[in-house]
Amino acid sequence: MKTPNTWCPGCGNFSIDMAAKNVIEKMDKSKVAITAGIGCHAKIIDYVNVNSFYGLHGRPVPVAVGIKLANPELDVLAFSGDGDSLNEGISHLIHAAKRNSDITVVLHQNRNFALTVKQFTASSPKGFISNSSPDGNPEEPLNALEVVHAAGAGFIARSFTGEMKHLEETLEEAVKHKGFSFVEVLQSCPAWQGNGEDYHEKTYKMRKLPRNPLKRMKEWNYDNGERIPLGVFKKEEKSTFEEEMKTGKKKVNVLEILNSSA
Ligand SMILES: Cc1ncc(C[n+]2csc(CCOP(=O)(O)OP(=O)(O)O)c2C)c(N)n1
Repeated sequence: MKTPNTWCPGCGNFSIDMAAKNVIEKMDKSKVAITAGIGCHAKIIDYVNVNSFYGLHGRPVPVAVGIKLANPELDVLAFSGDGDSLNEGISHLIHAAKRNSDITVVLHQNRNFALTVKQFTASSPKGFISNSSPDGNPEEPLNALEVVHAAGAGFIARSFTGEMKHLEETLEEAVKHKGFSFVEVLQSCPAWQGNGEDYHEKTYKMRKLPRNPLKRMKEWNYDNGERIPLGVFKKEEKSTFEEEMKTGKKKVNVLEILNSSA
């Protein structure tokens, strides 16, 4: 069935949709599964023709973890809003990174709860005027990369919807990475933030893996800083959750676990 696209003109989600489709096109589609939370970003489920699962708001990641655990043959991508995985479902993000589930999380970083018409999220700038902060966001923004780094994520990258080639290449590298991979995608929200972001001017591409990833992650602290690094900050392989769960004689039967806890 063809679903009409309801994203606003100029929304960065179009770029993420296109980049994801281009990457998935090169894969065995029968072995790809995608999940999403609830939000503008989540409509990607309606537009990409592969196995998919709409989670609840804040839960694209645990659904992806479950799918991968049940069928490790699948390549699983979780599309998430910043409200989804930095507010409502941040614990899921942290634990998926910690257990090194072999999934790819794509964070649509528009720095507000967009679908519910503009409330501030954990990554909104301080002072951001929104429907839940009419006098300005009183909180400091959370650095998403630092969060997943602290949780032990093996692959951490950032791209931007205004850099299609970079976005596609970064997504592809993330999907190919064995273990948990996290790609933050900076996107403007034309409805609620205007076209105010100057990502075109401020972003620059790192030429190689930084020697001190954490320092580079902090180069831009989601404030008014002048330079925003794009690219891969960290790439480190280690055994995955799915591999660990299958070690020894015991092979996990997910249905058995679900039935016994029902
Ligand atoms: C459990 C739950 N909490 C809250 C909501 C309301 N809700 C639906 S979409 C949304 C905003 C989503 O924001 P984000 O995850 O940043 O995605 P965006 O719309 O910006 O792409 C909220 C708060 C919900 N549907 N379910």
